[in-house]
Amino acid sequence: MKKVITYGTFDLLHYGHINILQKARELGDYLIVAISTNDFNMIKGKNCYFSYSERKKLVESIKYVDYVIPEDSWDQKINDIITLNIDVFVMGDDWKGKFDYLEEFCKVVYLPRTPDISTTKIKEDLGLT
Ligand code: C2G
Repeated sequence: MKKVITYGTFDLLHYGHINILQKARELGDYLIVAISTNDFNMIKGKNCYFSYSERKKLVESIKYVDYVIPEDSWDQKINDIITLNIDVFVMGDDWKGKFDYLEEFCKVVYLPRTPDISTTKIKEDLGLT
């Protein structure tokens, strides 16, 4: 079984998130998503609308997603890849190059972001920022 992992906040879930999860799942047979915890989002400087448990519920409901784990540190990826026996690490290409160090442990793939949609844009368009 070819296992894929990706990481993110996934707040205000939108079709850009769905697109990358669909494409990530197509790279293997099993997709694990590491969702940033509320505390880690504070470290990332992200102010989330939905809590970790609410974002977990939403992401777990996506048919492309097989398993969800918490992301609570920038440094957990190598351990995750080893302990979960990951074959492919996927991120959107806004992160291109940032995780190349993981190539020692698994295939690293950066996928094109979906244009014109983001959690920030949603908040702006709704006049929430
Ligand atoms: N994404 C995308 N297209 C968009 C918006 C987001 O492909 N229009 C992708 C991002 O590139 C990322 C994933 O969706 O791969 C999740 O995005 P965020 O929830 O914004 O996560 P981020 O803040 O990038 O956190 O350790 C890695 C971090 O946890 C990533």
